[in-house]
Amino acid sequence: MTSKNKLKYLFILGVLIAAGFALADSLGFFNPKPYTAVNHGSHNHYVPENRDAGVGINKFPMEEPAPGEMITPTGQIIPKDEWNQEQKQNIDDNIRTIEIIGTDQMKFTVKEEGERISTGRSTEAFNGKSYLLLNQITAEPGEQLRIRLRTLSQHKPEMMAHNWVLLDQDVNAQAFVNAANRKNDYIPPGRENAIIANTGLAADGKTVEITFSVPEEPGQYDYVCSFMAHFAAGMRGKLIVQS
Ligand SMILES: [Cu+2]
Repeated sequence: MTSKNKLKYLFILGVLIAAGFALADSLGFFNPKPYTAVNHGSHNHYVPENRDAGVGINKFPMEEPAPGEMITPTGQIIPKDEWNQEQKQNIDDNIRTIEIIGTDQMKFTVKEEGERISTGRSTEAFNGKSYLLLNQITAEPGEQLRIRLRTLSQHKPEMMAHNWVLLDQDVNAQAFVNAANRKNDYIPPGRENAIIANTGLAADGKTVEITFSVPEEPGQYDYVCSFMAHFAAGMRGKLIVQS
């Protein structure tokens, strides 16, 4: 073999090695996973790099997320798309936003405990995930507040949809929901004065939101879902206005 040929083969070898590295890199070979397995007796918990330090290790999943999924700082496995969407929404402005999930059990729920909200027992949605009942929201007079309501359901929109309606202090919530029906989209006409703020209806997979100013008058305000029979089933809570 001439030295010229040797050089040629070396060159080709070099190119092949470089191509191999590029391929491995594109397949994620060199990307460390954004979470680590933490051994916990007989099993592992998968903990993300950006773990919320206030969340205990046993809150983190014992299985790895599937492709396209990720582990949140508080230990939930969710689709990456959903997380990116939330991050985008959260940096839009500084308005306090309460993310509510409406379930087929006809309850307002939240993913986790939070500041100035009161949560109750855990309830399982049809997707097998657990959420906490949202019983109460506390806010300051005049505070800007955003309610973002997402429905998780296995039923048709006609059978299962939710809204979030905040009523004025002296409104009879039962009478209000009695007047709400499919024909008026569950917002009874002629009662505009009874409503402080409301979202539209959201069926499965849909999200609706409303941003409003909390009333200046301290006290307790009812919020309800006015969809058929949901108030009676317990889809309600209180906004406590106090400074
Ligand atoms: Cu509802």
